[in-house]
Amino acid sequence: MKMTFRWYGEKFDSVKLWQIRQIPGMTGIITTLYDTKPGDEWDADAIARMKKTVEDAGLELSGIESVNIHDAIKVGAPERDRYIQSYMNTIRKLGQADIHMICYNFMPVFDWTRSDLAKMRADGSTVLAYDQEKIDRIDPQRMFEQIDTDSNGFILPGWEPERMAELKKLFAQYASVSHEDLFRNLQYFLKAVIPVCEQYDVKLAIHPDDPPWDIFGLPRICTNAEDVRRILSLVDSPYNGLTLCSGSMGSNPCNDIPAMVREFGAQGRIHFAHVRNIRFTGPGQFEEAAHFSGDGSLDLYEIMKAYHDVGFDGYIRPDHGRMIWDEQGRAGYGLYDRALGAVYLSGLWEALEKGSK
Ligand code: DNO
Repeated sequence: MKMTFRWYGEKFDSVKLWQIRQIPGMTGIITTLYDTKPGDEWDADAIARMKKTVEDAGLELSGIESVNIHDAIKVGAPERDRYIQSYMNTIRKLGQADIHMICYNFMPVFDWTRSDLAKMRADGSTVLAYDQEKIDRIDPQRMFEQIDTDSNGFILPGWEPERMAELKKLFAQYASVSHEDLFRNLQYFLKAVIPVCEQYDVKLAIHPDDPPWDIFGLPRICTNAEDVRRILSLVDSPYNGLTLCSGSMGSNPCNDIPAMVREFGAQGRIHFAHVRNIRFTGPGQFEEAAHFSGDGSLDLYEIMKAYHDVGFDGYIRPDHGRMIWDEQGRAGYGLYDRALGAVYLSGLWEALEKGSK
């Protein structure tokens, strides 16, 4: 496995590349062009500048999270072909810039969703948390305003103000879109873009829905192993792969993460591993935890062992961290706890490597 760290770029991150480089075992950066909107075709010079910034800091640009998908593609609107064309051009330019992995999601309207961005834990750290009852009581527009106010001045991915201004229109577009329609629209997209991925050697890795169930009455289709099997078979190419996010899939206790790692990892279809822990706090409720197994409900040793057993050699990153040691930063994406997470995962991996010899 190759250890990486998500970085929001010089303009949008409190964390600096030199700090990331000092994390033991860290080799790569996962980032994106945060100035682009879903549907934009990326500019080759901007890609080259982003890559150079990362490389000048002594790190590799390992992959993109995310090239976001325009809602016209998800709802299957007539103008989708134009946006798919832009996506294909962006894939080509990334491949030509020697960047070979793209993480994306197919969640309607919202990306990941939480009811609380700073839930206080007993030790004084704060974490992102989710409570279905709170979400059911809230109007999505209010939810956006709350997230905007609570996010320490950082724009959360997927919650960009210009998209949220369109919220009512977006909801109307999804009114008649079923789960089956969403699968069909994903297949239409994949059939167009995967040949370009094959030609330019760029692996696509769909991120699971977070949380992995329908919210606000919107359909979600990447919620469990069955959904993933179906998505991978929509276009049966190794370039049509998965970002297996333990915290997203794992927030449904029915999802067995080590089993998913074994199944999809053995098929060579996991291109990106997001590894983090969560703690179940009740039905439809969870809070994020430190990566350390003892702090949450997932067994990170078993997850890492599954990756090791299938010979995983793709990119991995620690995922959301708690906010600790008075750090001021982007909720879930501070430096300190994610650095602890990265080193913990590398420690587990070293033990697995040496123990298997
Ligand atoms: C949240 C992230 C997601 C992820 C996208 C991928 O912290 O894991 O925003 O980047 O869903 O497109």
